[in-house]
Amino acid sequence: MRLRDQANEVARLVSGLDEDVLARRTVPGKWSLKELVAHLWRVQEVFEGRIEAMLTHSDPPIGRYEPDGDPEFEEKLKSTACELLEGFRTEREQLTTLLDSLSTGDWHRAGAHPDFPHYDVHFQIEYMIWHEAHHIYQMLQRRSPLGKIPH
Ligand code: NI
Repeated sequence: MRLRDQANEVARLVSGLDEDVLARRTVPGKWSLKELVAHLWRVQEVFEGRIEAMLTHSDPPIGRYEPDGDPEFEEKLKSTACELLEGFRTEREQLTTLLDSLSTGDWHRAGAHPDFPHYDVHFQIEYMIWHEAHHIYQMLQRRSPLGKIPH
């Protein structure tokens, strides 16, 4: 499944680097590799919460996620990059296990999102995949000055 593959890519792109290097901003004013992992984990939590809401309620209201000034994101940055990756991967496994168990009807359970009129579990997961792919591309770019990327 793509979400499992992408988590492996995130792990590959941070592997072999020390904490101080992972926390370094290789592009001034842009997130470091560590901050990108923290963002992906935080977004995964938010999206997972929405999926839980849609699976357990009928058409629940879904709030927008605003990363700027999110205190939960700031809290995550107190952990090491290694701990962030570990937490991200553990919860990714829980999420993909949940997704493997869903019925066709579950995938089409809806939520009321202010920006997306046809919002359901399927849409949320597809959105998550492409949002994450965008940040993995940023990780590749920001990893490139730090040395050869492991296979
Ligand atoms: Ni983002």
